[in-house]
Amino acid sequence: MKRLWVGSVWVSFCLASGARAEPPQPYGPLPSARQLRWHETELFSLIHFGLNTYTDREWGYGNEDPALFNPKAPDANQVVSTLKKAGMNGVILVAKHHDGFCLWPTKTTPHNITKSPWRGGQGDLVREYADAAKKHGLRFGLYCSPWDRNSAAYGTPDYLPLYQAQLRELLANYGTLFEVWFDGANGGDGYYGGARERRNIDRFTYYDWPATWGLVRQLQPSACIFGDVGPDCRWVGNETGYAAEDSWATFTPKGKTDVARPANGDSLNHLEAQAGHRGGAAWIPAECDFPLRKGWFWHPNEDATVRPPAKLMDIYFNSVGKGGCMNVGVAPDRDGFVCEADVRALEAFGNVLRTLFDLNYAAGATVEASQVRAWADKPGQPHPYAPENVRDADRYSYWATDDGVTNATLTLTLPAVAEFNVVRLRENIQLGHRVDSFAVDVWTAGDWQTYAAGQSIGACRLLRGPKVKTDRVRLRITAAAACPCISDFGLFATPPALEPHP
Ligand code: FUL
Repeated sequence: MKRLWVGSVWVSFCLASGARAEPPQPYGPLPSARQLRWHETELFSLIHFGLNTYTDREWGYGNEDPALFNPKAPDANQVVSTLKKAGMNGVILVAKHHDGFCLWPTKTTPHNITKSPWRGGQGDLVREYADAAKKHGLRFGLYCSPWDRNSAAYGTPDYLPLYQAQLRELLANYGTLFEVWFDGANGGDGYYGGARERRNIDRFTYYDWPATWGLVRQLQPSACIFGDVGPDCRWVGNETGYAAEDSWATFTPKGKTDVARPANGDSLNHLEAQAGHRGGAAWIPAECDFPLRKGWFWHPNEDATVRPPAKLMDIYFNSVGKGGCMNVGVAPDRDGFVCEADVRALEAFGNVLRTLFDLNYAAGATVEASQVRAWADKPGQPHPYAPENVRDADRYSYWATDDGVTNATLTLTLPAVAEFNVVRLRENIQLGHRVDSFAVDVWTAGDWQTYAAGQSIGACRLLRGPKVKTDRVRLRITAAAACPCISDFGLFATPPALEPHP
């Protein structure tokens, strides 16, 4: 038996002298490097701005006149700097929506921005957003609708080469992308070069997804591909921004066709996407998208529908706080600006978010674990699995137990009594989803009381409850498929702006 001083506690372990225990083995499907970066991005925005902005529609038919697109002074910097103030780390621009109008000077179709009077036909809105994202330090992504209600070729074999050429232009010319969005809405009635008819496609085969996704892999290897079924991040299955109470990054997409990995738009089980699957076949975390207003595009009469900061926080707790990403749809108005009501809501949300996570009451705590993974190292070297690792901001430094120890506790003793109501937990997801259930207890009135409990942790689990005052908090891992590897145990208090008013 050896005893080791780990930060503020003594830990006992058995280890033959000179032996060195192995690091924990990863468990189950694991995130790729691009998915790890996506998880770290957490909060971003999807911008819808195009002909629909001027026609007051959500889905243009495809026959709209490009001359309608004539914003007085569109300012991508105003939009992107507003997003930054809202705490966002990325921005995805809809470069082409279902109406087929391309916001960049594409060679693939005349239905594009060069036919609009804006900037004398010399404009490139994709370039302006890419530059603004770079300037303000946000990651950049693009959405190019597979469905094209303008193209005469849509529905015939001639469309796919055209669509892939559009993707190639976008993937090759606008810098590094963090995400490429493939919308699941595909096929139906449209203008189609004047045919004005209904064109249905086989969603499984029509877009040759392996080849189309392959373009992204080839030209933007660090970009995550978003789609109903992934392959890198999945649609959460609703447009309200909510994942399930317990949401798993692991998921087994089920298609209408009997194939192991169905194609975009072919998912049968998008309702299951809210929770994912414990033990699912692949790491495909949930992206929780929703529009800030009623519609994805700006409409003159929807100012009153802007979601207030408290609602945005609620969505944050149910998206980022369930191990997914939050994607807020922002719609510039006819001048190309985020209008006043939206700016107010987004900035207030950003302020609340910053205030909330500014003070971590666990930062100065002593941390004691019921068990710490054995590690015989040279004196003076930090223990790689020390309980204290849960206090730092590093998502990948962690506390671990020995293999086979799947019930364990981690107790924080705070320097003073603190009042908080938000608990943040993270696993080191480089090693997979390991924990199956946990509880958080607070020491009150001379006893431990259960404050919150759940099953999934993953990249981030936020638990919000009533405000509680205590100087001792305990995490109990009650079941795990492999030894727990916990990277974060934080305590925070929501600012007064979020408290219910009498
Ligand atoms: C949906 C589209 O049909 C909407 O118009 C919007 O673009 C949204 C983000 O995705 O599937």
